Amino acid sequence: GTIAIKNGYVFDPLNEIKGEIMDIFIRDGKVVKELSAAELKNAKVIDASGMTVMPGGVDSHSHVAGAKVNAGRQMRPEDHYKATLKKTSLTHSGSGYTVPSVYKQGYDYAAMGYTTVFEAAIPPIEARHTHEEMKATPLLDMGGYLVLGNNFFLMRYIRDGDIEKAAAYVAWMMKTHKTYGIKCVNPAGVENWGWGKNVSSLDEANIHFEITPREVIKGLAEINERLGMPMPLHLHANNLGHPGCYAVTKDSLKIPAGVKPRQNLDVEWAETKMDPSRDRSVYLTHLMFNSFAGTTWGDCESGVKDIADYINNKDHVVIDSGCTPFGEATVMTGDGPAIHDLYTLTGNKWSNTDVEMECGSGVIPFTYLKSNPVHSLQWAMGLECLLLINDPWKTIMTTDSPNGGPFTKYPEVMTWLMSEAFRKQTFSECHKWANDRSELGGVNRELSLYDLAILTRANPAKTIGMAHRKGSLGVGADGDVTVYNINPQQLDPNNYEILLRTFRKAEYTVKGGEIVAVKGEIVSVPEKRTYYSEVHVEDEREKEMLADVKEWFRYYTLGFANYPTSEKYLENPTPIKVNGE
Ligand code: MFN
Ligand code: ZN
Ligand code: ZN
Repeated sequence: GTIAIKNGYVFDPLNEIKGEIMDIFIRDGKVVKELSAAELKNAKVIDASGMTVMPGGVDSHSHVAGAKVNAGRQMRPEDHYKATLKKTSLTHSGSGYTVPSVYKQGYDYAAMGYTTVFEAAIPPIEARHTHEEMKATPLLDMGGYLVLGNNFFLMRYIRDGDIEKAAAYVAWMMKTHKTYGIKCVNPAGVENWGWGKNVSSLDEANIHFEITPREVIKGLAEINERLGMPMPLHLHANNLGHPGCYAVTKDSLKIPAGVKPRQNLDVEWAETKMDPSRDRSVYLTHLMFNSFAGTTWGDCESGVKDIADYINNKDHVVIDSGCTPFGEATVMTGDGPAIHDLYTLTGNKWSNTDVEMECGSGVIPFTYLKSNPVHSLQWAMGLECLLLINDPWKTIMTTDSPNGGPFTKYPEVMTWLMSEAFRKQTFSECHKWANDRSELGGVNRELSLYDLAILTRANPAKTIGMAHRKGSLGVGADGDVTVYNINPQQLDPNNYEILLRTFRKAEYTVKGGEIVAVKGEIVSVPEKRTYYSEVHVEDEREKEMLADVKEWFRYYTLGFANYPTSEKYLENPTPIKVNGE
């Protein structure tokens, strides 16, 4: 589409534009410097005067597709009758509150101004199913991360010190499954869960493979940079959700400290003022769930300050928060034992899956209550993750949807970040542990619209290596834009009700130069894309590696020929060419 978005206050951090009144022009789906008079005459025009204009929202960690997400949909009929969506001539029907159906999630994201969402965890063997659900999700450009931290082939190669073959294997796996980045969930520990166990420290070797979490993290971080991957190693650290886990989290972050980021993409970069390439070697996800101090739920407290201090003094770490905005959630993760722990705590229905040779998963419904001391603390800790780390370019806002709460609660999280008054209001409604056992009550930082554009657009895009086309409004970028009905000149964070209301429904969501949503109503459903990494390694290396893989493949219940996901399962497959070493 071709469109002019006129006279808005533009917040575009990758181009260091901080609320200047500007026009944004998009021709054939891409941002351009200007439109000719003739083009302007035929273009759609949005009058954004008195409003806030940002690049389209980018969610770099959300559980939206694949076997475990679908298990969450299937096991929760009660999640579905409460939230329903009627069919229109343009849109599908749909349902689901914490785990919406594929159609509903696409519309709900777009209504809030988001245009790009990356699936957090794809088990290789489930990649085809995951792609089918991503393909069926309307409006959103997508991609997903391949779960590799407990993969039999990799655990063998890394244990034997064969990093070269391990790297060739990862490169081959990315193109075989059409996935984008390396995800590592409870390294070495999920494999032990197959035996009803976990690992309790970074140096405990697991059963049979005799490999430690530390070795897996180090190996994968090195492989990631050898291959020149778009994003850093994406880490879900060990010991998640246990009082005292913050210590393991901090030690885990030290492991890739010496690994030099080396992103090597063969793509066309949109114009940006800032360097849009990534400069981190580890992207730690849902920091909140990995930041408990104390020894039991009875004496637990926030350990976020300590980790934030570490991150404030280092430059190799970027995190997303995993905020918990209170209310219903569905916890779903590749970390099987973590789900079992929540089952023993709550007695809720749950599911657990061992994904042969590769990983595992679990799902359980969970409700975060303002009356519960621990849940109140978790609310405070999630916000601490984003407010105690000083440099916004080290943070990304998420709820680890739907683990901390559904993505439709982002407006609440954004408003808590911008408004101390709103935080005070919530402190007054929730259990006193939120204040007594965290530092949040002493924080008076209020994020600006510019900061918010970093946390929800520019930085997720830069972090995962998509800033060549997403998260910015530079010439050549995708024409994805959010217009919020907020006048920055009149913005009053004390008046937080207005912020909540405006963030819930973007005034306009523009995707590829087409208006897709107006005041939360879907008005068009243009095509979308799926990104994956096509990593080059030398043929000879791939051949040697494949000889091993074919030999070991007999332990799978499926045949080698049935393993790959072909491009036909992807909507507009868009390979990102990566120059491996
Ligand atoms: C992410 O994958 C991902 O997610 C995430 O819920 C995950 O009883 C997996 O409900 C959690 N305990 C307590 O609330 C506190 C303890 C209790 C005690 O034992 O003493 N204390 C009190 O009740 C205080 C009483 C006094 C007072 O001050 O009121 C629990 C409970 C819980 C807590 C349970 N934990 C789990 C958290 C959620 C999700 C972890 C991980 C989660 C996993 N990935 O004077 C007075 O007023 C009286 C004061 C009271 C008194 O003393 O009696 C994806 O990939
Ligand atoms: Zn996780
Ligand atoms: Zn997650």
